[in-house]
Amino acid sequence: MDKTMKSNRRGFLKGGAAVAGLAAGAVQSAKGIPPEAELKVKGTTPELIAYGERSPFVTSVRKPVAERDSPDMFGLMFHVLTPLQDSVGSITPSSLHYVATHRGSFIPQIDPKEHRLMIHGMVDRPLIFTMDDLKRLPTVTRVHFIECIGNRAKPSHKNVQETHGMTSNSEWTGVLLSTLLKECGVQSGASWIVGEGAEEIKGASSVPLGKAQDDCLVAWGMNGEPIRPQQGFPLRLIVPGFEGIFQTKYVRRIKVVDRYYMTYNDYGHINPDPKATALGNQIGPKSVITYPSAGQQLNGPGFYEISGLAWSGGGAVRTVEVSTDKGQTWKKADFRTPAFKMAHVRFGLGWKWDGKECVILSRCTDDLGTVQPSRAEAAKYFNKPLTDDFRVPGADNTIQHWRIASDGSVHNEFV
Ligand SMILES: Nc1nc2c(c(=O)[nH]1)N[C@H]1C(S)=C(S)[C@@H](COP(=O)(O)O)O[C@H]1N2
Ligand SMILES: [Mo]
Repeated sequence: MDKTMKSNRRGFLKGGAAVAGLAAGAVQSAKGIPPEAELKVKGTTPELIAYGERSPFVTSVRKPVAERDSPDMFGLMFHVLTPLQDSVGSITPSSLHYVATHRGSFIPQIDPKEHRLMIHGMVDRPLIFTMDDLKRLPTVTRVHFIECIGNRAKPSHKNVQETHGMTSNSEWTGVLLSTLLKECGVQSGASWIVGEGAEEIKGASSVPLGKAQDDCLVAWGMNGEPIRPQQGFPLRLIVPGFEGIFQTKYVRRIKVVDRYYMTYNDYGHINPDPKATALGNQIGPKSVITYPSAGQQLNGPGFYEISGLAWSGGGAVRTVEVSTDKGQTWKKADFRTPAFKMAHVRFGLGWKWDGKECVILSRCTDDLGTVQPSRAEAAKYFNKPLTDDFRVPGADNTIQHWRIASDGSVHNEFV
């Protein structure tokens, strides 16, 4: 913002009492609008008529996890993070959805006409569905998040993309897995299903039959279009609220079985530790402030809306609270989007920053009444000392702190 604009306070927001403090130099006056001649729009080409693109001024991009190159030197691991710091609303644009592809050197290119889904094992009628067969069945459309177990903040992380970018939220369209299982007739004694992907590492995972018959989707649609190749085109499993690895992409086979199958993709979901629920399947209530967040900059004291995302594998998010004093006091935030089950919800809280250093954080409570824990609470639960090295076993849903320095810069405050 240039200085002349800053000193001119006769903007359209003058006297905007609803956001007291906003007019106090924080917002550029209407004089800042460039003359029409400068508003040149890129020519409308046949390509842009056929398929749109975002403004060249919008540059938000995904990036690989900070700790390693992605894909790695063997072309095997592929972990790419969503730029949550730029997110608005609750839906992640498909082109910015995080990507986690395990031990697979490429994204399979699958011709949907050739693709088949086989359901077999402990069923009365093993069936093979084409994409057309699936699309003739009753469909459902639901908003759900996906989160990778690797989504955990570290002291070295510089922004919310690095601390939390391995979760994204989309509108998924498909058929309920329960519908398909009814077609096949599940036999008594069955207790698990194993979903298998079409690429060479298969991305197989075991899911409890109860979950499979509840709210799982076999999805082909994502945010109003076919699922993108990086997300599993043409077909993937959505296992709402479960850890990312269960959401088998390129799904081509579902076997109904009577035990947990150890698969190549598995890394210890069965655990003798009695506290193993924390290692397993369902993501706990989690939230993070995306604005202001580390790497961003506040332009002086005054009004801001603290904004962020909250989600839980245990149902819908019931409440989000925000603290601007390092957790001493909390205020209830408002929801800016509908709070669907196992979906990101956008929260917001109006706040007047006094220009002093402070630490802001959020915590949420889900439908089950479970409250997002601090790292200290998690360490106590697992009987471990709270050091920077303390790693929450399983999914890490602990509270994230951001420190705002008096110069308005925002930092990762690892507590
Ligand atoms: N077929 C297949 N499915 C897969 C994987 C994979 O490598 N292959 N990765 C899993 C992991 S670890 C995660 S976190 C999610 C990521 O989904 P996304 O890439 O659409 O974000 O997909 C899961 N499903
Ligand atoms: Mo993952």
